[in-house]
Amino acid sequence: MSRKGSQILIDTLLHEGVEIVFGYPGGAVIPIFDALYDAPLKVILTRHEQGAAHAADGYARATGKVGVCVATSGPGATNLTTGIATANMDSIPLVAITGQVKTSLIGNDSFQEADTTGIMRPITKHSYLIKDVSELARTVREAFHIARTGRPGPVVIDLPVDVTLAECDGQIPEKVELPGYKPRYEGNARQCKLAAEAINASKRPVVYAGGGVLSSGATAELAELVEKANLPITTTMLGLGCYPETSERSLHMLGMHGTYYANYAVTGCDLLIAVGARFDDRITGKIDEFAPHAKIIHVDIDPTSIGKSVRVDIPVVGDARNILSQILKHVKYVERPEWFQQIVEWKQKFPLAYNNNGKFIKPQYVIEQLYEITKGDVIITTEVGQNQMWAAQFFTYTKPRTFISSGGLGTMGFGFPAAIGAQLGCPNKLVVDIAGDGSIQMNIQELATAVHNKLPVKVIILNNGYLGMVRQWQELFYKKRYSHTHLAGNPDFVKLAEAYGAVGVRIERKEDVRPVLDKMLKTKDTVFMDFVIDPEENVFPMVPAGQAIHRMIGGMA
Ligand SMILES: Cc1ncc(C[n+]2csc(CCOP(=O)(O)OP(=O)(O)O)c2C)c(N)n1
Ligand SMILES: [Mg+2]
Repeated sequence: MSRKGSQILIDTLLHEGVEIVFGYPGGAVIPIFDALYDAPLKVILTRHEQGAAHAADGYARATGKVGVCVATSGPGATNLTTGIATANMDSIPLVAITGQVKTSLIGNDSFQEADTTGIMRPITKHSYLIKDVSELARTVREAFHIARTGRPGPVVIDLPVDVTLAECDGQIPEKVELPGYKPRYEGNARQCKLAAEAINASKRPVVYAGGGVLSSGATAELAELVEKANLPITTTMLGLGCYPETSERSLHMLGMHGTYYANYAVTGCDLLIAVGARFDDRITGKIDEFAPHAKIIHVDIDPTSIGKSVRVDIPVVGDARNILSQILKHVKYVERPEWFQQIVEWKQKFPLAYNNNGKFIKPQYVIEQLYEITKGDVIITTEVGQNQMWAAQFFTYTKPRTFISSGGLGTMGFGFPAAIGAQLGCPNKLVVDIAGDGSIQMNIQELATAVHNKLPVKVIILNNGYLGMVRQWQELFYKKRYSHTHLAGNPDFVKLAEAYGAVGVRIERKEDVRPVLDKMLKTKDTVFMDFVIDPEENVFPMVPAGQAIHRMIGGMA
């Protein structure tokens, strides 16, 4: 039976199990939106295409499914780019569908034309321009396959309007066949055995776990390994939640704003076991002094990330879950009393701390209270800056997919639309965006999306009146010359929330923090909580840029 391209697209999305699409219409996608009009799919109209991309990303991070967004040609597509680049840096599976001008007009500087695949190529895992309707179903299937397999990532499908209007029988192929794309899942048995032997022989091992553990669903295997072999473990920011931070074995986060004890342990270890992590510069600091005494095991599904920034002694390419279960078979329990004693001493001497005296509300205190109330039963999204680092440091993460944040790209404006996506993916969960007063203004229009869809998303604005993280660097390294980081002219966030039909509340006194959180977290409303915090509070500890990670400063109460 002959169907239009737009209908074939919807049928293939349904075949892929898509339940929800985030999007924004425009001329080149009117046929797609027309087919969406009565499709058995939830369509969420965001108020900006960037919001759609981040919402699809938040949905993907919270559920583990592929996020889908749709935008028109030209400005619609270019507005998606920041969201797509964000997903690409953090290996998040997305399929973004963009409208394109008619095939006969491509290259003509026609109205709302942009070279979408050209723009997207460096910020996607793959991108397609479909020129013939007969290729549509197969291409959409391939896009989903590429997005969710191997190292996940975003895939863009650019669809000229005449292709969506053309007709063909549009059979959906049973199988995806991509001879040039065969990600490796099984780890090499010999490498797994070598890794296990190195673990058994190690006196001072540390596991360094990243977002790959979450995307491969390897948290149970990781916990089993850590316990069976008796290992301390630190995680990256994207790895938060892959192992419970309530455990004695947890060293919490490492890197630029990690804990002293995590960074000391990595510097002092004789074996670093990296799992689903990519040795980002925010983790390694000065590369020649990173883990200087360690043999390095690197488990990763992407062979190109192995050996990219550090030398690796035992590479194991494949799926983390699979590899960890293979390694598990060969490891034994080793006591290592001296190493654990050393770690306990570091923890006692250099705990995460802040000074809670003085009249101001401290942001760390707000986050600790959020943990006290929720006990970790919440999905936290964050914006970028100090708010993000405090959220990473002072909340205790115990469950996978409960911390959602832009790591690699560091995208301000990510957290609020991501919270919307997470809430739609997990309707029964409490979803809280921890925001800064600067970042929240970057996608604040999504208040309309949240309110219209009756989403009970809660936003905690840690309002310091500054682009705080930049101000912190100016304070520490630029002689307090606060060049254009003071946010004079911030809006009244309570009135602003109310203007959209949400609830707004401003909190100025320490003693109101807990009661307001207690009350507001229970409501079914979209809520903005504007916490007026110490304007010059800093994020500590900190590794100054370019330094070795054990050369940390600050953070003693
Ligand atoms: C889109 C974007 N632009 C600029 C930056 C650079 N930047 C990083 S943190 C930051 C300040 C963020 O301010 P705010 O949201 O108020 O958070 P705070 O650090 O005060 O908690 C800026 C400007 C960025 N990360 N993203
Ligand atoms: Mg701020």
